[in-house]
Amino acid sequence: MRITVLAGGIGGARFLQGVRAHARTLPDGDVTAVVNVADDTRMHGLRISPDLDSVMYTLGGAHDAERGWGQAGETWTVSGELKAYGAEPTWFGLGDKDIATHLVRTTMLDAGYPLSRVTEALCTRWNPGVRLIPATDDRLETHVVVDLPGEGQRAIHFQEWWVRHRGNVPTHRFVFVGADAAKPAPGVLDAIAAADVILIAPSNPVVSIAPILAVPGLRDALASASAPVVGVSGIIGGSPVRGMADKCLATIGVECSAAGVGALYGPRADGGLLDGWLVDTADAGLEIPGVRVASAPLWMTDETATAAIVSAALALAA
Ligand code: FO1
Repeated sequence: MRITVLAGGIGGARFLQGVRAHARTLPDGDVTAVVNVADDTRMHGLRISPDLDSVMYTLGGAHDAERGWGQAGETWTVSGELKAYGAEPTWFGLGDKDIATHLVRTTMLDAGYPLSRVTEALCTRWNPGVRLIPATDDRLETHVVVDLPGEGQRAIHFQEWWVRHRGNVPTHRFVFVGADAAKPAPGVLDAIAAADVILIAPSNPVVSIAPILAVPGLRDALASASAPVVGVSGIIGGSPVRGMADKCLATIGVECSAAGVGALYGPRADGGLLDGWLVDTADAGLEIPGVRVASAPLWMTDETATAAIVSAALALAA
């Protein structure tokens, strides 16, 4: 069974652990993750791909489960030295091990390799057990239009919004810079066309899933895919499992609920994404016209729990 997953970072990584575990119980399980790259940034001269790295480290068994990003057992020597020099940005934590990943990525990108090839190369070390493909090899960055004290309205990179400000600034909108010129990375359209099931991970719908869908051709590919598309809600009982989906949804005027996000994604029959929408038991009974809704416990407490979520999503797909 070929399973293609649209995923962001931390929530997507945990979900993919469950997809991989479930796929291992199948005779022909094969998983491809199409991962968001709009969080990507360049800092201190290094090209950083947070969502790809969260997925790669998590599936590679190297991640720091508490933080959700970066590697376990990190040291922060270089970061401390950068701070001592006053080298901005000092608000973005770069672990020493993590810096090695960014150095390899930056070297390969500068040598002309596309991000998809860089990701393949990095994954030969980490062996995630699923194929990781960036949504696009082209530049695609989420910028956030905010009001900053004394500066009025301006756009800042998503990482500054997320890490420096923690979203606690008046926020007007998210802009996916480069979206109109971006092309699906090699293998993305095939992974969608050839899938037996397509899953939308319980990632942030606004800044993880939407930027993937903003790549021209991706929405159409999903709409015309022969496989059923099932989403898993990252919102349980009106609050996000983790992260700041509530702030993001408020910015785009969507209710922070499984119903709100399900309606945002919309029924495939009406040009939306979903055939099925899996919600937590706390939200059981919600209905979305044109979408088959099922409920299951959605707390990804460990890999077994997550694998059970995945089998519930696949049952809904069937
Ligand atoms: N998140 C933070 O909250 N603080 C950080 O200092 C930070 C550094 C960082 C470095 C590399 C990386 O790959 C991710 C990092 N993140 C940090 C997480 C990142 O901002 C988020 O994981 C995503 O971009 C949002 O999903």
